[in-house]
Amino acid sequence: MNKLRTLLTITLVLLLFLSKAENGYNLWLRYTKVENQVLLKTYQDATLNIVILDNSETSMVIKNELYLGLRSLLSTEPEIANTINDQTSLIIATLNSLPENIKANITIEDKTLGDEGYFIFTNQSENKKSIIITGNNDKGLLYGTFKFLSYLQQNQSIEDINFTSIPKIKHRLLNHWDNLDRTVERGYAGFSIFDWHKLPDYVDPRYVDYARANASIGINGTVVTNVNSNALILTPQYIKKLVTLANTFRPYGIKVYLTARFSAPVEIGGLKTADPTNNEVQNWWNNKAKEIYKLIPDFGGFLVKANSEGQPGPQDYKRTHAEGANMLADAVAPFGGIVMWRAFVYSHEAPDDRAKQAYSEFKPLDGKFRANVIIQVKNGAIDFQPREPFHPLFGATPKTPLMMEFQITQEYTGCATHLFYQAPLYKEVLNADTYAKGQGSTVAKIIDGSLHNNNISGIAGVANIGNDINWTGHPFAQANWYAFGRLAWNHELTAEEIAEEWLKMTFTNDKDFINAAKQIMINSRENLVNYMTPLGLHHIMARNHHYGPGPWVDGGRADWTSLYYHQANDDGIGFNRSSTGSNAISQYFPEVQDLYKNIKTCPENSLLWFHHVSWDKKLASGNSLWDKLCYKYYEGVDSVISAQKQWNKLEKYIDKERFDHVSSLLKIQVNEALWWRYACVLYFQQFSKQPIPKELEKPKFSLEHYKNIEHRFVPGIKNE
Ligand code: GCW
Repeated sequence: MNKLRTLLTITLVLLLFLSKAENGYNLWLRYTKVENQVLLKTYQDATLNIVILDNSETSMVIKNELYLGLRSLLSTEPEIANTINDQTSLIIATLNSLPENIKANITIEDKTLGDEGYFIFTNQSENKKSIIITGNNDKGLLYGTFKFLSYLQQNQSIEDINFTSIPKIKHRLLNHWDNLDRTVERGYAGFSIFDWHKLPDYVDPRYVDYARANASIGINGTVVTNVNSNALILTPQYIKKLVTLANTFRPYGIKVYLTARFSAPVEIGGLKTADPTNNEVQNWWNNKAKEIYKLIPDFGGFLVKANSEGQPGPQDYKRTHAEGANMLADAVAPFGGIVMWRAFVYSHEAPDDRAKQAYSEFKPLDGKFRANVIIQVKNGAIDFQPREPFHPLFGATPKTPLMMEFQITQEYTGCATHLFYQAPLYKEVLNADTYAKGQGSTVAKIIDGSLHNNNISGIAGVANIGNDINWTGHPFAQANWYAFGRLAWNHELTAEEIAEEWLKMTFTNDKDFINAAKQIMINSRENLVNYMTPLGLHHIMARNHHYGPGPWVDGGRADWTSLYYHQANDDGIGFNRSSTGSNAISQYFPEVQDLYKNIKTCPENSLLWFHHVSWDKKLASGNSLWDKLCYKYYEGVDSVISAQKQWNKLEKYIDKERFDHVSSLLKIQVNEALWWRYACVLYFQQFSKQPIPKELEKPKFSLEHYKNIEHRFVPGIKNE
């Protein structure tokens, strides 16, 4: 308790110090003074009397956050007490501890709020109005408090506030692809924030701010190690280090999880095998789970990448993914833990289209997993591309819960230099209709468990967080962390609503700024698709680091080359996944097949994903495929240039530091979009053998020039 208090004080001091400079450290929790604050107008007193009727560690966190928030937002010192009196204007208490006279005014069934939901309302008793934040337990109070603060931050009216919120998805997790040496796979914001070397004794105050940020958007779990995992994390020395993180995050409602290396019983356990059907192996995992839970009673469980890209797994012993997952599930089940088993499996030795392999592997295993296993599926069947049709596994396993894996970090989407707001991408996938149980069977309903009545549900985002002062490298990349959390809590929110909230809390409430910046964010997704991979193209990035264009990438493993994916030749371009090709389309329900199967009616934005199309083919929009491809690449660049112009008009609204930072990155983005456009158009022109439409600007350099651009030491991979 005392340790935590000291830590919170240090954080407060650090925050006050750091908040002087607008370096982005405070994320969306800037709490700058809001003029004409409606709260003060409503309550008309300079002092805010707050009562928190709870005594848990989480209540202490709530107290600190309120103090920090209100003090800066309203420039007034709130008084925080333990008993209600005539002056009390805000009461934070669980339903159980609320005074009877207030409880009597609550019509909502308390149990409908679940473990994490909250209810904020205005209570009128004896001429006195007060705001009540309540829930079944202190986690709900914490989320409710952050919501309340966000109302003030956005200067929204809280007059007669009446707001209930319950998360739609149970496990809302960040996945850190962070290594124990602090490098971050596909990380573009510096090194890992987890300083294993100094743990368990040094508690970086940043851990607290990380927890605050996550709690403020409802994230309730974090997998702190890379899915390409190191068995070392399961040794007593490292488990002890993990205890510190678990203790620090617990008051914020955040559980820690680990990635489990399947071969750990051999690597650190001294066994000869990791075969999941071997008793000694099962015992080893059972004991490992016991050891962890003894120190971390609320440990979340394991995330596993097995038999994928060289990772060990049950198939090394001719066992199925279900046998592997169940062994781990049995180990953590007595303690309430879960196993998140990834479906990201494909093999270059398999002759089949990579897009089909996960479905082929997992669909037959439906119903064979323990109740505490959830299969984690990437949003699309290849790999976090700027646009992919939804993964065909969604809806295909009615007896097995599936969780979503989105990538927040920008591996294929410009690393940390491109302004790319991902909520439109997330929403496109969540809203996609799988037709698993007829119309309206959206991906969202599958992952929230409602379509198939699963009792476990989850969503994960591969974090874009590092130790850069602003956490995410690009100031706008913070919005992707924020949007992920908000959608994990409520997938019905729109990309626009989320952008607006984030902009207000991160920059300013000025309407002109919000409208312009929101437009830049919303457009950024389609712009990026257009200058990188229009019309359904995918995976044509440079080799290995995936930074910049590489449509020419060939040699080595076929399914890691661009030629495999774009299939450009003299006849045309695109991957034929229809019934005359790999027939990947057959993995979807009939209505979805109908949407994509016909080259004439397939939506243009997914055309080359499903079809090999001749260069001269007339598209619905009237252009030939070749011309359309060129127009799209040019349109992408033009829109980034206009985003840049829009941004440059916003200088007067915000601080110079962040304005300049974004401006410089937009310069890089414009240049890189041009690089993408010319490299791709010139490369594909070799096959189309047609001129670039004459009204479009001619490339300044030859294809050779673009092919020779080489980037060394790109972050996010093991560089040599
Ligand atoms: O997207 C690919 C990445 C790998 C990553 C893998 C995965 C962690 O290029 O770096 O490994 O996916 O998701 O397992």
